[in-house]
Amino acid sequence: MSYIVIATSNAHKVQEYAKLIGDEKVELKSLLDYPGFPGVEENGATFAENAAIKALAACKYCDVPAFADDSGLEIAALDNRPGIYSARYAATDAERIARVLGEMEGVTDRRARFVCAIAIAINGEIIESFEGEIKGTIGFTPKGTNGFGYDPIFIPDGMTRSFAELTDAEKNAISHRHNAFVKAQEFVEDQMSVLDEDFN
Ligand code: ITT
Repeated sequence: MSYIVIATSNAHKVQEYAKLIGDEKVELKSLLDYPGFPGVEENGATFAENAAIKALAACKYCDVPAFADDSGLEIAALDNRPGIYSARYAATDAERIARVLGEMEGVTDRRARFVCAIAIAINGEIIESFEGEIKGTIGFTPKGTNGFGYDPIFIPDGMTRSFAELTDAEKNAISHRHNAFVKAQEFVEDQMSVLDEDFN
């Protein structure tokens, strides 16, 4: 079976993509399978730029098609922080959440969105990138233990439970990652059907 590398060392992202992709068509590997990967500086100004940086680096290092996910939480009242700095906002998930809740103390506008950019690299070149989002609000206290990152304080619009109170399947059906992935999947399927037509 052919495989594709996801340019991440975040085991939670790997697990979410494994479920989104399913195991029928292509095997998924990640940078956790390439312990020698030297890492790459995420110095882009946008989610899409950082996804491209990571996808290219992994594609070149692993010498196979790769895709990357750069994602984060944008909070309206905080001028869209933490944004592309979501992973770097503090040292641990608990401290990142505590920092956000501290900055949101007394703030009534709780609107936020999760954003996910996916970039696909083949033969050392970025071929396309896609973005997905989910809108919601920031809770007042962390709730739930599923998921990762800021999930305990993010309540998707139309729901009363936080992302961390949803099952994996419930989160995966509506998340920013799902929404970006569906666009990427449509693109890949279109490309494959063009290749099939050319071949036949
Ligand atoms: P890689 O760069 O190795 O992929 P990372 O965790 O550093 O791993 P990012 O730079 O894309 O990834 O940062 C994403 C951060 O945004 C992540 O660490 C979480 O803090 C937050 N985040 C992204 N998606 C999330 C989700 O579905 N649920 C909760 N938090 C999320």
